[in-house]
Amino acid sequence: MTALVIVDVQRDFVPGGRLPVPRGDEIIPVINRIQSRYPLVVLTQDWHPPNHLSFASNHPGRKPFEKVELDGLEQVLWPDHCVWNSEGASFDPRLDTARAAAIFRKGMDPRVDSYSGFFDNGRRHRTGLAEWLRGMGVRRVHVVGLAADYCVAWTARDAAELGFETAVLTDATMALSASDFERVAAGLRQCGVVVERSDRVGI
Ligand code: VGL
Ligand code: ZN
Repeated sequence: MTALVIVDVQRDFVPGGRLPVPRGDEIIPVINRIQSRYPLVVLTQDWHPPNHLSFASNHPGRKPFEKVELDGLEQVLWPDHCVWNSEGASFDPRLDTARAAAIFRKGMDPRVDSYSGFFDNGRRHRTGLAEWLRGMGVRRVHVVGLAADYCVAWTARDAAELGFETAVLTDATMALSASDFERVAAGLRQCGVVVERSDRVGI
């Protein structure tokens, strides 16, 4: 069985939000249209406490998009975004969430970021998504959502490493940086991830 994993389609990641992906809203109708092909749909939700150390605002003297080291890991500092229970953390109202069987939240530990829907960036803690998918009989995952060069890519790479047959659907994801995504996509393909338009990938 194939699951559609919809990553972080939240108000803060679309134009008008606090960490907007350029044209990020354009993928929403595509995601809504393809959902019905999948027997299982699951959502991830970026969900940070206000004191999260991925926020530049929690590093005096630092600005968004600078890089720092956090607990031995390289960390991009972001504008405050997806603060838990805030409006910006909610799913974009244009996303059809009625078919979602589960929501996996990530990024709650203030000390470590969590791009992937499976693990935190230090790979110390699991979200439970892998075990849940396996329990549902899933062997293949198709990953869509925001942002292609961060949470979508990290989720897809982990899915492949965890043994799922994995594809990223390029017409249903959008990158913070389109040029970075070219490089990221090459890395994903090396991990065995199919990176293709949704009409070229069977479910
Ligand atoms: C994301 C940066 C910080 C994402 C989440 O969903 O791609 N990017 N937090
Ligand atoms: Zn985040």
